[in-house]
Amino acid sequence: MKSAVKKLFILLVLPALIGQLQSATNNTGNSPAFIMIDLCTNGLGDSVGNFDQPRMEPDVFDIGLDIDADGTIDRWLSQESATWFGGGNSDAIFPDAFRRIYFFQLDEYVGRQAKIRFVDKSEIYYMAINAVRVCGADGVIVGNAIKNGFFEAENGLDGWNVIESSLDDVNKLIVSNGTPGSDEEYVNYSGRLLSTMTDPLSLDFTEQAVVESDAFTIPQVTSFIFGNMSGGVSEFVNIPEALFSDNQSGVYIDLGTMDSDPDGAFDPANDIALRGQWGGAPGAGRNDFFFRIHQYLRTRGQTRSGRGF
Ligand SMILES: [Ca+2]
Ligand SMILES: [Ca+2]
Ligand SMILES: [Ca+2]
Ligand SMILES: [Ca+2]
Repeated sequence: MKSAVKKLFILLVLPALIGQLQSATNNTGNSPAFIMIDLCTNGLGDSVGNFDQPRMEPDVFDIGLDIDADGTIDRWLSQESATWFGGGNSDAIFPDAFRRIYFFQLDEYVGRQAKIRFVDKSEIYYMAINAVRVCGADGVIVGNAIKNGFFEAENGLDGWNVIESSLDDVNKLIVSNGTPGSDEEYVNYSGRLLSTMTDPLSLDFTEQAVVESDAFTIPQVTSFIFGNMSGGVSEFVNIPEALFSDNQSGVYIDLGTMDSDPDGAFDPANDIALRGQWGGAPGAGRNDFFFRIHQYLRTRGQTRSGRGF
């Protein structure tokens, strides 16, 4: 076994074994749990390095987590101490402007019900969300606990409830992606997003909406892989040519089965791909170490061999 393969074998298999033993990994005794949000907004925070003037504000312009789904928000994204709000604003929605934002450290709520709430009561900010991934689920190998958490459902707001809104038609909140290379190219790996700027080319930030998910149960993580990456790390699962991608490179975990080794080829039904992130230009990686390049690959927690590319 080559050392690199052995290393990944350990990464994949050892956490799986630990998971099966239900070993305590946090002070709470629960396994880790977290939520990843792919967000594009002009209300994240002030310029790079400025920590003093966060633009997000609870119940005005923010993202909330209602533990126990009882109507009371228990965690606001703007108050998450482990997430940096010092930069990443964009007035325009385009693939490279998305940032991956986290609710970390939700282990104390594992097994409890929750709802996630997007609040835009602002006339000067908008937010566009391409995906909400509970525990980093890819929705293919590992199911997402939030119904329609990627906003890709045919029937638009399925799984989401508009609590209040300034819009005449709340269905406008779901925006379809356009042709790669055009002004309507908003995301690089999916077809739809939720946006409180319902015409993304308008630069009209006055629209307002409060949107909440159906209740879901916060699952425990049985295993995951964490890494820092740069470059076009998601290209082969991008929409063809999205973000100038040649679709020729990517990162995935090549999983074996219980009775066969990894086969050296990407199989969308069996292997785990890194989705949804453009890591930035390779040369910029060291100077660009913020939202975009730390990644979770959620694995199934089963005892299998694996290798990565
Ligand atoms: Ca609550
Ligand atoms: Ca707004
Ligand atoms: Ca989406
Ligand atoms: Ca494979």
